Amino acid sequence: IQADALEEIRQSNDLKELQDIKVKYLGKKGSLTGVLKGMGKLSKEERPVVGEIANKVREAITQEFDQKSDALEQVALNEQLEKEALDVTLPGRPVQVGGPHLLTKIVEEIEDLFIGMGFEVREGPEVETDYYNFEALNLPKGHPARDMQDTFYITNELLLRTHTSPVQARTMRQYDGDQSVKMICPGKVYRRDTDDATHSHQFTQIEGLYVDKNVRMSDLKGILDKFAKSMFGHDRKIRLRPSFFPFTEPSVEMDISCKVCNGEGCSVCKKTGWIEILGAGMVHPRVLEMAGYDSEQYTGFAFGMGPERIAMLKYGIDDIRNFYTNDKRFLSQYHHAK
Ligand code: FA5
Repeated sequence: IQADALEEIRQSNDLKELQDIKVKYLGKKGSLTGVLKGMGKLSKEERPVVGEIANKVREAITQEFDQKSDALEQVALNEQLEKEALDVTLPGRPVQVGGPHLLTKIVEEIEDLFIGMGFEVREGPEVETDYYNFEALNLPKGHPARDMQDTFYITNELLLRTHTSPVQARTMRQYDGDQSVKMICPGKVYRRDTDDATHSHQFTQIEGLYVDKNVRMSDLKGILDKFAKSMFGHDRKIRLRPSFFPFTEPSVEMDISCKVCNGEGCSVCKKTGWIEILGAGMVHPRVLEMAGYDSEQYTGFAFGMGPERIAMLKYGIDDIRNFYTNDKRFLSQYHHAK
């Protein structure tokens, strides 16, 4: 029995099988137990002899079993440790951190600049009435200049604002015609423009309005010059070109000189070396009157700029659609931009 049992234990490679072997020899119905049970039939003299042998056999089997069992457990443990091994020296995976959108940053930068010059920041609705978007800005129904801003209408009277200029009229209205106004208003605007590298059907504008006694065109020019130099650096020039808006008189458009030009042109600036970034002018007397201001006493200037174009110019971005397609490869380049 002992020889068989030890041999089987040695051969065994599995804890469960080993347990079965133990039961086979030492269990209730095991072969060694059978020997012990049969001792009653032996003579007085034989019993101690057989008993001693049986005990030795049991000890030998138990010892072999314990040893083998420890060895198998160790093997199993090693296997498990190897499987679950953790290499703490491996470099970690970098955590992807988001950041504000470049457009958000540009708008905030422009806001800060104008706040520094005494302007307050206002907001207005994106779903606007025909009255504020057009009529209060001296664009009565049927006026040909309405075509300059192809409009998304919701109903006859409601539309998606085509510019931030309605906020001029809304803000002046709040002041009963006897207070100066100095505000900027950033926000989204919508036009039925065909999308291309420099046009989008939805884009951002920042409106500016300064109404007071004795505001002059030279004030407008001074503020815009300061804005352009702070935004783009002192080596940039501004150019005001005569233009037309029904809500300003006289009206201008402002161009910024491009930095890097070669024989083939100036990237976003094309061949001219200049790019238009805003429209502006002296608030039309009729707009002041409609908002309740006495145009004999009060004058003002207003401007409306496109932050996308400004960001394109500042960072050399050649397609406006990059701002809206949410390509992380594009956006993440500007997480650390000032
Ligand atoms: C206006 O919208 C006037 N409300 C601006 C204004 C305000 C003039 C106050 C006078 C007084 P304009 O349509 O030119 O003007 O647009 C102003 C700026 O918005 C442009 O200079 C340009 O920077 C930007 N812009 C216009 N259309 C688009 C477009 N489709 N996509 C991206 N930017 C645009």
